[in-house]
Amino acid sequence: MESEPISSPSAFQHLMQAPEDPIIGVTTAFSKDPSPVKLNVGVGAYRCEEGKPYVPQVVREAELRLLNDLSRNKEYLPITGNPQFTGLSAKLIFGEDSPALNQKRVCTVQCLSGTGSIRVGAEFLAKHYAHKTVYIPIPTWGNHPTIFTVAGLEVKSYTYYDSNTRGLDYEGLLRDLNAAPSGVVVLLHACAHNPTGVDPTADQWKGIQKLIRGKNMLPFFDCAYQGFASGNLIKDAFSVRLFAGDGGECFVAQSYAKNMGLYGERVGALSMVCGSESVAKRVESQVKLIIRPLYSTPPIHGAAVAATVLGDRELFNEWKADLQGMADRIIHMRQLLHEALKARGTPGDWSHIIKQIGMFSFTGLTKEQVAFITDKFHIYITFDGRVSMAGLSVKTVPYLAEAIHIAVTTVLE
Ligand code: PGU
Repeated sequence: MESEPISSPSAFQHLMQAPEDPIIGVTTAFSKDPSPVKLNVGVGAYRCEEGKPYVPQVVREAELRLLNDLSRNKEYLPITGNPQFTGLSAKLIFGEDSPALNQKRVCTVQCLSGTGSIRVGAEFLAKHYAHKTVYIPIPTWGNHPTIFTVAGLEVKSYTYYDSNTRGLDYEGLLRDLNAAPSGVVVLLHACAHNPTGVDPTADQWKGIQKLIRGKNMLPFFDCAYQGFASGNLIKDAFSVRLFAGDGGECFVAQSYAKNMGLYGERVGALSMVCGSESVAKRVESQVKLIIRPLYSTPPIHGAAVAATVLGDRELFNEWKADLQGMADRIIHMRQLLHEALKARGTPGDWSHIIKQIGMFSFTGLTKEQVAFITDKFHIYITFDGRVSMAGLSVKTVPYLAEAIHIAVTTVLE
């Protein structure tokens, strides 16, 4: 006979049901939808033309090499991670001939993808930096304010996007950062700004650099899309190299989730460009004290894969070609969606879809229109109207265009 479960009072009775994450929750809802026509363009994850998750061939090759190398073991990595991986990551973002690297002013540590790298950097700043405020762009990736807040920094914002022009509000950005106190931390998206797909031009970056350096602020770059914006790793590192090359200090969080397709492997790096070699050494000793009680040491596998690709000329070249292919496919999807909306005569100017850069299109759809599209068409989009162009294919573009057309023509803004 089965015994009745005993219901005892819980110490957690007072807990409220927490809301789903606005991005990850979209994938959860998508997974539960039984519709055969469902489409997930919520999360920023690259899909191949067949709409399937994509593992680059170089990653498979690197994994085979690692598997066949019987000299490898499963011992703990150092607290700062795989030294081959951190060295190669620093070169990838700062460049082979980077003065900061040559002067040994950079401390790079392996962290848990982009999120973990930003978090470790934020914890470090909350503990050791004189200013406890970070300025983030409006809008920005939804996790940014939370990461900095839980690390103990005060989060303030600066103007970034102009919803009328669907471009950069450069004047607003300069105005807000000018009005901010000297010395504060400023979060910048290195390239392919999420969610807007709007990046400053080279000249605008120089203007931002002048302002930030003039006010002795600390730039903190989030680089989650190197190679995804233009298809070219060097071009996409322009902003970071500009700041790292001027002699000043900056932080850079790198993620290999998108550009190497290593999402769930959690591969990333935090680089702290310091004023001198001796400061960089002390910074490294202190960042170890942050990491050790958080997760002790980082995982082995993903970083070994990335290091294998970055450290082998043949694999590296294959990866570059692959990146160009992914970026080109996204650009093609932009063109197709734009053409499909124009062909339907969908009201509004949709040229921003082809002008925006990177993985996302910030469509301008309202949250009511998004809810309508999800409800009627089973197409999953984040509520801010951001569409992951990397989730589309030649086959699915017309379906999305149709859904947008009907939403825009029938749902009031
Ligand atoms: N920074 C930016 C600007 C991002 O867009 C993302 C991922 C990250 C950092 C963190 O990525 P890691 O996986 O930790 O390296 N944003 C995606 C993925 C889903 C999510 O929100 O984590 C997105 O869809 O916005």
